[in-house]
Amino acid sequence: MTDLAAVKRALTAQRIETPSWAYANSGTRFKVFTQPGVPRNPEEKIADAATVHRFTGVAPAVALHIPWDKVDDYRALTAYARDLGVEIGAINTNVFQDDDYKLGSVTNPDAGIRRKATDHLLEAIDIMGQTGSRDLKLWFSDGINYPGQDDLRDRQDRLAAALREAYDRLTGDQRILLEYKLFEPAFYATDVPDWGTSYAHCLELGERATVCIDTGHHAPSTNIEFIVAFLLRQKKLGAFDFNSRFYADDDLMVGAADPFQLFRIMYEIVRGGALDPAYGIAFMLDQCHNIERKIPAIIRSVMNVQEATAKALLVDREALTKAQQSGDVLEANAVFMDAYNTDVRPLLAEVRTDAGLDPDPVAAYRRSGYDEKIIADRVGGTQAGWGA
Ligand code: LRH
Ligand code: MN
Ligand code: MN
Repeated sequence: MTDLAAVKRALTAQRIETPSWAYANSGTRFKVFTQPGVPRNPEEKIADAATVHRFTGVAPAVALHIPWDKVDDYRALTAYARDLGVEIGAINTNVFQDDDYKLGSVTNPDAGIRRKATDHLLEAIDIMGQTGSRDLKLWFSDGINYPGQDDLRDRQDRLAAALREAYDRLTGDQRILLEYKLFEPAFYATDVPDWGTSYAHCLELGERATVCIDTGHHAPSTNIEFIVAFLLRQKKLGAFDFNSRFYADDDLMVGAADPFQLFRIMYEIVRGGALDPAYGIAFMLDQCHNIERKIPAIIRSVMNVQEATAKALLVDREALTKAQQSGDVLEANAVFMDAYNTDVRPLLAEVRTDAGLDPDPVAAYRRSGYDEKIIADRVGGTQAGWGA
């Protein structure tokens, strides 16, 4: 039997971090469709993130991407965010948008370019000191397009050296989240292509380094929940970049393409006792809203994570264990599917009402007038993020 009060408490305590870049204009490599009312600077992205938090109640942190969110005074930006009711979350590094990085950043054969990339990582750690951020999120676009282009092993050595330098700079509760991605922009070999590579580097670095799983960064049919279970068992899972994919790194709304996969992932989180923010996993979104309005899409995404979590919490663990241990394949599967097939929307509406929120955050946002206001106020908005 499931303890409904405990389920509600867990849902109330859940935290989801939103990405500053999802509020900005974005697109594909073919076209960026600009939208009216998009933020013109980091402050306006933070204001949009605070709006998402106002309507959902579970998104109190916003991740920054440097230099997309570069400002002169990060302490002032942090104070501005706090005034709006949100915190600065993970600091994301960007060593993928400079001409110098054509052949790689921290794995580049040129020592001068490696120095420049590593210095950027150190700069991001300095920024974390000013924003009070715990997490440094590293993703390297590094890789090669052609067999023989560079030495695969040397590139691993260069990567390890840069990671070590950054790791040794961490203080207090700061930590490194190392993200992996199978391909793109490199097509033949990526330097951190999978969770195993990330895990091995994190293990070598020490306990402040953990793996970030971006749900869009795998080969089709990869069993992501297995990766979650494995890394939790090793205490090496640090974060998620949630999004959905149909084909490649699509960055669509999480839970849109495959809500069942999201449920299976969240079940492993619940099973591993890792949902509570005190456990230390950062549940982040990493999405781009190219053709839809951004703020309601992010609210929808937060709700999709909540729905998958609620279903995961509703799995009758006792009945499941009993069926598993007696080898009752069909009953075990039925218990699992019963939870997935539960309509949890009324439960989540209740959780929101209990928290003093509107039970329907998207409708409440639409009624609020915020969308009309940003469209009127933010005239002449420039693009932030991709193709800026
Ligand atoms: C790479 C990635 C990584 C970047 C973000 C913008 O595909 O997922 O997390 O920082 O996109
Ligand atoms: Mn990502
Ligand atoms: Mn990605």
